[in-house]
Amino acid sequence: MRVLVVTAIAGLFTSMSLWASCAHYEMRVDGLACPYCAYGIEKKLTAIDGVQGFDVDLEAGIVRVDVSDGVVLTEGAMKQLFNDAGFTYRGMTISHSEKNDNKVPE
Ligand SMILES: [Cu+2]
Repeated sequence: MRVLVVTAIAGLFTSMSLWASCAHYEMRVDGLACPYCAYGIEKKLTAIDGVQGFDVDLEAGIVRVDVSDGVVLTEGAMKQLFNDAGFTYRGMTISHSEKNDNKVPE
């Protein structure tokens, strides 16, 4: 069985303020035809630990997912998740938002 999400917590003493930073995934998916498709995908994705936000653009075939810092959604896991749900995963882009002003001095 594959692990869907690898959660990498940088350290036990990581400040809570670091959780203010997060990653935004934008995935291209074929076959999302109607709100029911979106709902099924939403349920699967939001069940993953660390997933904070979900948004889907049916016309563009784009699924947007926000995750906590340290949570990684892998290509392999997403490909399997979407394929299992009956859709075709095409690829993703990832962007990070860092709140540098919140960073704790090391
Ligand atoms: Cu549908």
